[in-house]
Amino acid sequence: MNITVLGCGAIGQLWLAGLFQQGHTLQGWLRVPQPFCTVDVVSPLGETFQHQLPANNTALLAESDLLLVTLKAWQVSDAIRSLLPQLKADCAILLLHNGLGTREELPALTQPLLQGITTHAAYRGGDGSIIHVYSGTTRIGPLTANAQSISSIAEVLHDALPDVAWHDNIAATCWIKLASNCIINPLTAVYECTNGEIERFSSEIEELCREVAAVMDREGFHTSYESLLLYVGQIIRNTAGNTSSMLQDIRAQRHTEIDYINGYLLRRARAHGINVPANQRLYELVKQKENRYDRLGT
Ligand code: KPL
Repeated sequence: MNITVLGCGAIGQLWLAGLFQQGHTLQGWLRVPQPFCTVDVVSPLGETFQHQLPANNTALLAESDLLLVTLKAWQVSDAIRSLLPQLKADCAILLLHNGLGTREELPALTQPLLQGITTHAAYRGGDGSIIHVYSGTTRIGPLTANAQSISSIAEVLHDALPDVAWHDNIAATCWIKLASNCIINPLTAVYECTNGEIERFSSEIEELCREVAAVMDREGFHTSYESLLLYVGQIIRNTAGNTSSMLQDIRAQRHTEIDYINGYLLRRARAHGINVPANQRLYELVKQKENRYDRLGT
């Protein structure tokens, strides 16, 4: 397949390495155009993949069958808008980011649109290489009707970076992941701790779960407070030693994905007339942290 990976950060490089090893015609796409992107990944077993791959080649972009978008949620819509005029009408676009709300920001597309969520974990080491610490699962599914027939793409992706599973109802899967992100990400960012250390804020976690369950129910995704609480508790324990992506962003003084995580939940709660004070409080605390370094101009 001809594939362009938009965003060459940690998750983007995992895909570039895996897809290259499957023999796909591949390039990276960087915000600041470069002729090549360096892919330098250390697998969970300690194996190294180092390669220079083509980047920002407009001819390769125009031939792409798949645009794999691994940017942060807040970067997605502007980046896709700028590339749309150059894409084939049937180039599948797969969004892989935390949170929800990017679809609403995109114009009407002729291209099949897919969404995915992943539990792979990777970070940039001190020497710049990408350390793939946890080999997880990527769930993908259709956001538009014309993407329903391309489920075979899951097999192509599975061969490159297992496990990949196709979900017809990806929206429900994304909402469940959103629930864990609404709780783990802002709590770890506000209290500056690992995922496991938030277990001591159990009453706050319970309150957040109740609010998320109420909004999910009104959105038509049937779940219960008890099952969300169990699910979130499991993720907290499975990723106990991890630094959440939001805390990594705060520490590096980067823009966080809060507007697409608790911010998205607040927008949907408002639309249904539901009060979500615990989510509102965490949203504001993370915004305050972001504003502090934005004001300093960093
Ligand atoms: O997805 C995550 C993130 O860090 O963004 C969680 C689930 C919190 C795992 O670290």
